[in-house]
Amino acid sequence: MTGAGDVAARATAGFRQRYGGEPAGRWAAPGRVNLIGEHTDYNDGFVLPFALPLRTVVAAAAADDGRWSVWSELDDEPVEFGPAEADEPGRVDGWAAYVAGVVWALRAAGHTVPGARLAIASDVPVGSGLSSSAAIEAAVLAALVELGGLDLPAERWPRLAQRAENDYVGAPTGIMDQSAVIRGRSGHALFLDCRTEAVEQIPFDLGAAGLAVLVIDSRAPHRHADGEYAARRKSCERAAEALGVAALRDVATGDLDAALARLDDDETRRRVRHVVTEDQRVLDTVELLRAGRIRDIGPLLTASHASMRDDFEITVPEIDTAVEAALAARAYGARMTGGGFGGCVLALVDADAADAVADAVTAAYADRGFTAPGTLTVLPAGGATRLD
Ligand code: GAF
Repeated sequence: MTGAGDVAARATAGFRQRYGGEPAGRWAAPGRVNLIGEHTDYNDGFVLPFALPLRTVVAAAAADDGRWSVWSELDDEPVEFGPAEADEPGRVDGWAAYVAGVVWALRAAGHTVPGARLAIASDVPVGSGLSSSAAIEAAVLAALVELGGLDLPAERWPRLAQRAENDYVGAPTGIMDQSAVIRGRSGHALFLDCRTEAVEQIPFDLGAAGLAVLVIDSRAPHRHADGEYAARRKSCERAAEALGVAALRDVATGDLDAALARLDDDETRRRVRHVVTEDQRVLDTVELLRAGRIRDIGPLLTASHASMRDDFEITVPEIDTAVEAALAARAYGARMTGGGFGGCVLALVDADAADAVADAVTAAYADRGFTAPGTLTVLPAGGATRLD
């Protein structure tokens, strides 16, 4: 991991090299992990993510020609597009689609978006399930709102960024990632009600408790994650319809058994059980954190993992191996974080045991013949912001 200064310097250097001159400013947005509450966001439920100290930085300036030019470290040449491409979802693809999607969402909401030149650098790894796409969306949104002097309070940014992802890029995600990277606060986890968008900043001061969150990048190869995610979402929507509720969030924990009895296939029953019990685990985690009992959330994290593995069926062998090895090395709890089928695991550990847990996971991987995992200890960081 490199410092925020380095990534900002890379964005500025990219801007100077591609466009000449100085950017008008630099805007940053982080990646995220989700402490608990997986696949609950699109079921109108509860999530508890936090923003990471890894950031994406956009160096940008307005352009008079009313067009957008975007360069990223991921590519040699900038991608250029105008209103015609921005107004037609799908016309811009690859990583630049997240930028075009933001322009599209702003325009669709009636805003006059200034043309701009943008240079993007990032420390958020792509494809690791740490929301590199939401980080791009949020940083670009922050830049365009300010460059254009748009009247758009930050509370409304997550929904717009989600629309960019859903309707321009075509990924049917919920609102968790965009909320985490926009509304996250240093030292806190973001308790979000995905139906009302009400948030509560929950103190999560790992350092003061002598604890750390170890993030383990499973490095598992991509396994049809997009199609499986969409299938899970469909299955939840069908179940809600069958149960006569607006969303699975409306099935109370106490009514779960009765609801399951009304469903006629086992797979759907297990999907529903995951979502309903996961919502409850989020609420229980929040209660413990409000009481300052951070260590005690460990079993809830581990139970969440079991539910994702057995009921929602979104884990893979590398992920399960990382969780089991972390627990065997005395993590308080461990679970996959994010959409699934690869990505990252998080483990709650004593700060002075983080290296030993990371070593144990690496050794378990070697035993199984898996590509070595990446590991990183993190603390909750702040959300999207202007740097200077
Ligand atoms: C992905 C999606 F983008 C989120 O909206 C959420 O559904 C998550 O998977 C699963 O909890 O990160």
